[in-house]
Amino acid sequence: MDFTSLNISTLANYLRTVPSVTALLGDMDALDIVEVGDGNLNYVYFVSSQANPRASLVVKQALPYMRLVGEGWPLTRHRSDREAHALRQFGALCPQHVPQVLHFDSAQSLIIMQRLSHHQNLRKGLIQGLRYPFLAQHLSGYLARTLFHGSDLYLGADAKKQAVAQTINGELCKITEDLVFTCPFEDHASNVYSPALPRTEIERLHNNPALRVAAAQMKWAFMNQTETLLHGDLHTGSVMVNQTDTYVIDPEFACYGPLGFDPGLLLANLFTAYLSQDWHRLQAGEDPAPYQDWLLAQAGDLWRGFSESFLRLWQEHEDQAGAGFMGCARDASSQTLFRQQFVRRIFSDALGFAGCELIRRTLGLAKVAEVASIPDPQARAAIELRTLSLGEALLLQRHHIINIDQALDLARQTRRSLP
Ligand code: SR1
Ligand code: MG
Repeated sequence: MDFTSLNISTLANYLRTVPSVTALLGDMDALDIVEVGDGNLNYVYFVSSQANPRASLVVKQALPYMRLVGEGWPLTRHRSDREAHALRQFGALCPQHVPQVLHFDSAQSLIIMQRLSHHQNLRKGLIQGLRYPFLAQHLSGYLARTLFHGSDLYLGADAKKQAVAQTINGELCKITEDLVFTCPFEDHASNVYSPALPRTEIERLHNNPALRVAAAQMKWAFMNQTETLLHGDLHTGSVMVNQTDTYVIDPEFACYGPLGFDPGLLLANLFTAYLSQDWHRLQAGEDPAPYQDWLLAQAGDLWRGFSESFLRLWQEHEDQAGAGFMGCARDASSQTLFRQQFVRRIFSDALGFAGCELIRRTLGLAKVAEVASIPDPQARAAIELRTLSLGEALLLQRHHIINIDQALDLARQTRRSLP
């Protein structure tokens, strides 16, 4: 069947032909189908059978353009192949944190997957001031497992090179190269500035040569450090949570890239959640401080959990293999030094990527709800001055911040230091 852009009625007919769907939903005579996508790229449907509403699934279809902009921004449907592959790869490594793929139809760019009915989008939960006891533990474990197993530390050298070649996602990488690393750092037509954000501050950032150099360095790293298979867009809107579970969704931006990229994006989004609570918790009539402490604790635990688990996986793998990346004749001190420097370098990369993410979510095209939803322009701009200031500091100081506690202190100082 040629590619068809499905809608609620044509989707029902399609689903009746898919054995794994009929097995799950049972009676296919009357289906409830609702389009629920709120992402920038694709269409997403919840589907259930009226006869058995407890059984339900998610259908995601990529159309040949970007949903946010429409047909004026054409995109191939290749991203769906990349997403299905990444869901399967990450799902094999972390089945408890990745929705199960029930069916993938490359010709229709359509993925049918497990519905996370009892979970909420993390970004929305954080806006509401909710806490998730396993968040940092689960996300750090997910990061360590996915990022370690895609790298040369785990894969054979040839397998790794094949993996790089087979996961090329040039079109979506170009979106990241432009919208994360380039346009926000100049006065580009695609940028969107919030109404009360002082123009002088925007110009100051655009005219800071050191900042532009740092952003270009991160862009180069993103494009050339093909270290592991990344999720590629791991912000808090790509996470579904409840009190016991954590799932990472939407890896259509998956590509080979730097080990620090996914952790950096998560850190940036936790920092944005932290800074925006000076509006959201006050609106809820609460003192923001306890929840802000919790958010920074998550960022700290996330980084520490990730780096410890990554090193543990590395050690276990080399013990099991009886050989190491440095060769067989490993002396303990050079091995320790190499690993320490390796993780330190991932950390400074992560801070640089976090800085770019903070700045691009403020000045660039794609915003985040915890800031963009603030209706008072002055209050929104006050938060945005902080996200910009923290982004700038992380980018410029990334080689001098030696541990996560210093980064968290920087976030605290940034919150306090501005009007
Ligand atoms: C035009 S919107 C592009 C952004 O949406 C995705 O979620 C990515 O974050 C991308 O940068
Ligand atoms: Mg997404």
